[in-house]
Amino acid sequence: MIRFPDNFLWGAAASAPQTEGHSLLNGKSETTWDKWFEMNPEKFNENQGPKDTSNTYEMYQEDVKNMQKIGMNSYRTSISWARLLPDGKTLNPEAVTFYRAYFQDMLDHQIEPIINLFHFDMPWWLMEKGGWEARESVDDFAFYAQTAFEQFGDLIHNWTTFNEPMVHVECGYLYGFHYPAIVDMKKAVQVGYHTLMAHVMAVQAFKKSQVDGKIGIILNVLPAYSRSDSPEDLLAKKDSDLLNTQSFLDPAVLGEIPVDLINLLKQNDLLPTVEKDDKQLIRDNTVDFVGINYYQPRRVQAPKNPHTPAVMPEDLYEPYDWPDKKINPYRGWEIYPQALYDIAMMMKNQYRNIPWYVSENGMGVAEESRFKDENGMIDDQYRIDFIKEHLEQLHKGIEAGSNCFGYHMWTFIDCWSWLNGYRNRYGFYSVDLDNGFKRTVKKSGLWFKDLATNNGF
Ligand code: BGP
Repeated sequence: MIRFPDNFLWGAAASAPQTEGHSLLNGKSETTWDKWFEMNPEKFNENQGPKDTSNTYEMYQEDVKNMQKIGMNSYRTSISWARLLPDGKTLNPEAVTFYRAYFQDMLDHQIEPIINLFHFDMPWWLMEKGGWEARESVDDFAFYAQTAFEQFGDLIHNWTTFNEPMVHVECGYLYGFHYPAIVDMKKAVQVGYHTLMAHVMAVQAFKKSQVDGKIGIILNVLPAYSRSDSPEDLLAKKDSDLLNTQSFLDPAVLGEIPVDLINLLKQNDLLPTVEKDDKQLIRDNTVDFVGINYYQPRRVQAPKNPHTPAVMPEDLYEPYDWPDKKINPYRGWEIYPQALYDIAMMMKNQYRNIPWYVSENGMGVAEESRFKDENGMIDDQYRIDFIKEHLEQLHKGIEAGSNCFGYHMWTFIDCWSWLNGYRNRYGFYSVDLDNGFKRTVKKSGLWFKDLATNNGF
């Protein structure tokens, strides 16, 4: 039997835009997702837009009960910026009432909420000013963060600023999966930098707020593994880790942007515009904990015909197709649990063994209803196996001294996923879109209850 440390967090993660629904109701203003769907619905799987996502706005009480039923002791979701402050300045009282009731309900059911401030949902009023490209986004975000701490700081003791900031950078400014879907690496770096400063200013606002609690950031880590040990392949690995992982992890935890990253950006004419106090602000506002979303590794090799200076990340590292890989065919992502041990060791050895937790891990599967058993329950044994394999590696890392305090799955109930709509399902509970968003527990949910109750398996 594998046992985890006392008070280990067992739970799941989600986000406001993917679960709340009521996207254009109750005083919420539009985000880039609402607008993009209005402009280009054909981009979204089966024309499934952000408007009616899973309806937690109305069903949160049932959801919280369902969390408790499967043994969850914690849950991470986000606040919608465009709901709380529809024009960026004016507080929406309906949003305050909704979030306070939702958070209180979690507390009443012994579910510790971890509340995140930004999960890819840029308010449209800010996008019209340039979104994260504009420096004023930093102050706008700090004001939003301060407002959230004031309104909910008595209920919420664990806060995070951003979910996967690298994703809105690369999906919005390099690969076309998020609005504004442009390809411009220089802008991508500037957007990343302003996001970092927005994070830093939110941490500062938290420290000034005297909320009794802790603040962190949630980062997606795809540890890079190089095709070979040749100097060229190793350089590709190094550049990938600098750009994708250390760009946020180093300043957030160690208070410094790595010198090698600054040099890499300089060599490629990609340095962002900065302000003179930024360096000190970064140094003074490090986090208390880190959440790491882990789904897949990144296999890299030296690029064959790189453009110099780099105009795309692929000019610095190219994907390498590892012949021995195991793939989740629905999402196309490699399954490599060993990386979780490597991440645990990286946190211990390179990041001052800061408290951290697995804030997302999961397996999206299409058309899951074909796995229904005779009682109508989805028999997702593949997901249970996936969790076990990952937990074994995580446990090994904890035994080796890594300071990991929890494991959250993506996700609690099947939810809407950006351009992919409801194609791939991840939940412990299925959601029936044709039947009033009815929730039904899957086999993995029942298994998770045993896991959480026994604090191991
Ligand atoms: C993470 C995001 C989530 C979620 C998840 C699953 O990167 O934080 O919002 O969507 O990935 O990925 P997807 O929904 O793209 O299959």
